Amino acid sequence: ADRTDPATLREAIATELLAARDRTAGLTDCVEDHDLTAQHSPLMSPLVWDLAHIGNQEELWLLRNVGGHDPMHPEIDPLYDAFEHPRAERPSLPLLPPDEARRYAHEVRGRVLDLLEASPLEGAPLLDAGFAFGMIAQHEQQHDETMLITHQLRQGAAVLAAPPPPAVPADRLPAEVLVPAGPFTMGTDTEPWALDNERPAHRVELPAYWLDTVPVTNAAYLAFVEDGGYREPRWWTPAGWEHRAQAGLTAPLFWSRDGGQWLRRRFGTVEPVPPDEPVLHVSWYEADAYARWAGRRLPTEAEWEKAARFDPASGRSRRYPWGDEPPAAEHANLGQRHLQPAPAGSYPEGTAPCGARQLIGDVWEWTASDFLPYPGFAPWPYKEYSEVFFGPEYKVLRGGSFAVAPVACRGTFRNWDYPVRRQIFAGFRTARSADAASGTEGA
Ligand code: AVJ
Ligand code: FE
Repeated sequence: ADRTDPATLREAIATELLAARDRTAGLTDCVEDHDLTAQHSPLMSPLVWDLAHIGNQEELWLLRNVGGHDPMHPEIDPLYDAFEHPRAERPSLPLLPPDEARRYAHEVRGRVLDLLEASPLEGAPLLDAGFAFGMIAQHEQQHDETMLITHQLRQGAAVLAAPPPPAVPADRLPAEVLVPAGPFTMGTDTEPWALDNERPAHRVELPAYWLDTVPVTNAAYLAFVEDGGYREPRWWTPAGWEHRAQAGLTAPLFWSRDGGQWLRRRFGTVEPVPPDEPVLHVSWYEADAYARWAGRRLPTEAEWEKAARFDPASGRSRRYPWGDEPPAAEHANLGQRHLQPAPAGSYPEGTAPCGARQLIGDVWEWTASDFLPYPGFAPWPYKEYSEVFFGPEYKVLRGGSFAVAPVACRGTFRNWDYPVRRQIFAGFRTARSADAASGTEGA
């Protein structure tokens, strides 16, 4: 589709906005009102907060900032400003009740669709290529992932259902792939809906490294658990060990042991831990300790992006591992089509030029890197999207999970969180430098 044609772009935007709202409805219409207003974890907002916050951000950016409309209900703005009230406090705020939150988001959307029809989609930075509309579609999908995390933390019977991912092909894959030394282009100047932290494009020179072909599986992670990895300080950083001890960590979040069997809870269902699935719900500290135990390390963010985007044949960086076409069902496990990661080795059509699989979709991948601005970073369109989070307290995650929508996922997309966080849909893969000191096997 030619997105330089305004009618085509308008239709693409309307489709993305509708997809986000369908997903929001699916996550909020399946539970009773008390489940929408309850706090299922102090880490999360009540679902009804996310619902009205989605509408409030859409009103702010599209109706007020793009359309020049007056605020619809200025008195509610502070309730839905994420910086005014920490998540743990939100249940005690005078939030809009579920029906009013739904009605508000619906009214905003009606006016937004009128605005979209009338908008030239060019001539102002917020409008160019429909940026503000794309940002809002991504924002709603990001909160849908947040709401799915709340569902995972919620106690009680399952309310969500989805088919399992397709069966894994029987390919015999090497354990790791080599990415030769050399420069590549990291970040973007051309991705129309990229957020500020993905910009600008810049050259990064990397030495050669080996990267796991697939994310670390439950079976591999279990070997670390059973080898006493959680009792052995030498695998952990000092901060990681201190956190492990204080939080009493012994296995990934949602895992439990029943006699000799490891079980996991997933959206209200308890089932045996599937050995071939990428490990999920581990903190950065656990990922980092596993890597050290395995004689490896987490990849840097630049290593992750080069593996996911660099095409040695053309010398350029792709939008996705498989090329520049947007994600289709055969490329990656995205969009909450499934409620779990696909087994390691799935999605051969999504393979990167270096041979790595599942870089996009399935699980967010922790990287070794702190969340920092690229050289030449400029906050856009607001400082609170990225700039206020830059620094060593946050680690970068890449690639997106099964819960990430295609509109909010690409080879340049950067996510970040505290290294203690485990409720997010995060796993990891490991790397090692390919210098002489690390051995040359496979070369
Ligand atoms: C990019 C996922 C860290 O959820 O805090 C949502 C996205 N920003 N509303 C978050 C976001 C504002 C953000 N993350
Ligand atoms: Fe938000």
